[in-house]
Amino acid sequence: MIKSIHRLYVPTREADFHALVDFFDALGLKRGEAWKGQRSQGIKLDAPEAGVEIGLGKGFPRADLVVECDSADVLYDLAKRRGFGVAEEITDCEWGARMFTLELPAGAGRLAVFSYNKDWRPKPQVGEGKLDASGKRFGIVVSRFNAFITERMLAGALDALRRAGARDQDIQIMRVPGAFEVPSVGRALAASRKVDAVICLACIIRGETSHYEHLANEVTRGIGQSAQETGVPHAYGVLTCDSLEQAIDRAGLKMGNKGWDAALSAVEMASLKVASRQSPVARRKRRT
Ligand code: INI
Repeated sequence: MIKSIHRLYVPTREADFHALVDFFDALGLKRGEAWKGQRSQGIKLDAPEAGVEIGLGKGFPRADLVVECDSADVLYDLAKRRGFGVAEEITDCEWGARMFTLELPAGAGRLAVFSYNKDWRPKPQVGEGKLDASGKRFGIVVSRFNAFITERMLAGALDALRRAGARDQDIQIMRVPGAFEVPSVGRALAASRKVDAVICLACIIRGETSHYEHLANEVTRGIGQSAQETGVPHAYGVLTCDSLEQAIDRAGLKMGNKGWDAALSAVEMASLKVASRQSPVARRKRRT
């Protein structure tokens, strides 16, 4: 397997060696492996991509080496400032690029430098939700256990939803006895298709037994499973704390309000769902 391709220059004079290194260094090639022995010295100057191009027809640069860069105009200015020999002035090419040609030092030939006017490479498609809750419906499931904490989280969640543009008549609040009941009621809300996202709020505080672990695991699993199986986003606003103090800090004091955070995640996920439904990829899939 071929690992790389390098254009080799071996000038006879040391001054030309340094002139060539300086030239490619100035153009922005990355200094790589370098060595100095008794018989020879050398340095590699690397570009992110290298290869051989074989062309047929017209419009190709007359050069021994071709460099593609982000902006030919920027490199052209640099070449002028550095006093490099310009063989061909910078021009627009009919193939949608800007290009100029330089004389390499030490009579090593010519270098063409170009940049495309538009990047033609395929770009990744990015799907992202918006923090806009207008027109969206939300279900909030809140546990009464540790109500001192969960009511503060509920207030934070409502504040976040309203600020993001949700209307009160589009918010359905369901109170349940404890964290254990949150996933099943969240699932019922999601299955009703009357909400675009579900916000799950509860607070589990560690006690003396392993009860805490069992409860926290089951609630987390249940919420995740409901989200995956119904396809309706569920925001996880469940505090799992070692002490009441930790919980208070996360319900409006030092560590913010996890009810607020969960509500904003729900808003984002509710609109992400819509965005993905309308994405070109989704449209193409539906047609086939
Ligand atoms: N429910 C909570 O929401 N948080 C807790 O910390 C908690 N503890 O520690 O017991 C708790 N228990 C109640 C549980 O969620 C159920 O409501 C109950 O077991 C009835 O099903």
